[in-house]
Amino acid sequence: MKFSIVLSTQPTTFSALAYQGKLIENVSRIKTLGFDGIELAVRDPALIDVSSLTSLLKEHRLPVSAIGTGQAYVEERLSFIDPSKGFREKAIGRIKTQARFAALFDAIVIIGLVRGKRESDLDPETADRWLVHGLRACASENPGVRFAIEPINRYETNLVNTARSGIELLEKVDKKNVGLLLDTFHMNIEEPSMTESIKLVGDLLFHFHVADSNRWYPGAGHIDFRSVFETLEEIGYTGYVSAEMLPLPDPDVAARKTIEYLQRF
Ligand code: LER
Ligand code: MN
Repeated sequence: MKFSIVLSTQPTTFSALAYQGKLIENVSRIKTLGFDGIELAVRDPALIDVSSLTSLLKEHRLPVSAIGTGQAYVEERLSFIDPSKGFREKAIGRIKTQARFAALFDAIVIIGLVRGKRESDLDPETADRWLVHGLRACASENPGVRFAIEPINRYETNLVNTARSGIELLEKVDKKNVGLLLDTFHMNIEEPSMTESIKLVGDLLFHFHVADSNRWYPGAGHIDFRSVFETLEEIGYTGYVSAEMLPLPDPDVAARKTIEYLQRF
């Protein structure tokens, strides 16, 4: 099993991140703690000094597991289902830029909150059509990059909350380079059984997020991680298990507790 942890390349209002900014210091910490890779949360690759970041990661021999893209929605309200065509196109353009950035590291592009939330005046069929269109456009232009749609709990979005709805969306998108990301925090809220949902997704599981039931580090809540890891093993999952949790009681303790706990499995 390979473990990574999320680092936001810039400060953000999204709270479930152990590390934000201070790249030199934080990349070195993540390496020292024993993570195998790093997941980068990036608002816009255009805001990053890509060559310095690449050298820094190379120097620490840290591969990039995935690129989180949700800040485009959290900070800029860009989404695939915005009522304005211009905003939808801007969201698609941003994810295409993220895909070119991800290709530099052979990393997966996460489609989380950038899919958007459906407002009551938008009918479900139109939202679905726009979402499928956005995903197909990004996936077709970057066939060598893998995209992972993340089912997210109902308190954050009303579009794709469960593994089953994620699979239904994949069937409509119908692209080999689009799969799913499951996150234990969201699964604990939405899935009747985490292990059954992991089995249902099977080979379509491209990436995996861990946080405990309270979104603290794994081991701080009541999720049965042993059965989660046994099931990942059972389906032959070879991707990263990536820690995306609150920086509590502080970022270093959260990260250290995470790696110590995960390495038991
Ligand atoms: C992002 O990976 C995530 O899990 C969502 O909660 C973003 O809000
Ligand atoms: Mn997540």
